[in-house]
Amino acid sequence: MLTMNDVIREGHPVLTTRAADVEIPLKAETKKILTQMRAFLIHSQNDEMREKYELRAGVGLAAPQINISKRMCVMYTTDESGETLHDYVMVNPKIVSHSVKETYIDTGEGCLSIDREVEGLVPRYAKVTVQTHLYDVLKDTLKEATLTLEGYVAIVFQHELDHLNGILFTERIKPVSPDIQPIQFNYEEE
Ligand code: LHY
Ligand code: NI
Repeated sequence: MLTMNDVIREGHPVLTTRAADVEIPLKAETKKILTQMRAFLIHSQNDEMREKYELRAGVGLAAPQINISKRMCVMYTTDESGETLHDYVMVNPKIVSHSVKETYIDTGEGCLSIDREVEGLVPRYAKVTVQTHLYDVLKDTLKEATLTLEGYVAIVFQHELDHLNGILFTERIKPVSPDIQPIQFNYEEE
């Protein structure tokens, strides 16, 4: 299984390199990596697993972060309402259109490849339309899909896509205009 030891950190050249397209059909090795990446996120969100293996909780992971410079990433997160799970294993994703409207997380972003708290806001498109191949790790199928992602889920996607392009969120920090609205998290705190 993947642990934080497999995650490369800020300063590693792969994090600032544009990743290469993934060959389709997927090779067995690629499928295995994608399955492990998705499992990493699920493990990281499980209290027992997170403590046992000293994981950092994550909602997204891009292949370059495990030193694989290929255009693939995974997301495993609910939206800001806490209602809908977005469970995506993406291969060669790209944004085909986006809103003019922007949004941001009012506490800023973090990154599994950055071991420090970074202050500052990261404005991102509020809505993106994404074309991608989606790998279903349970059925072992690969399908083309067009996804419309909004709000928090759109932010996480853009953060992961940036990794495929060799960009870290720290480069995207900038003053945010007061007419841009942050994400409103609507789920109940325990
Ligand atoms: N993972 C971050 C995580 O905490 C992604 C993220 C995105 C955090 C946006 C906060 C805001 O799961 C990664 O660093 N993946 O690249
Ligand atoms: Ni990151």
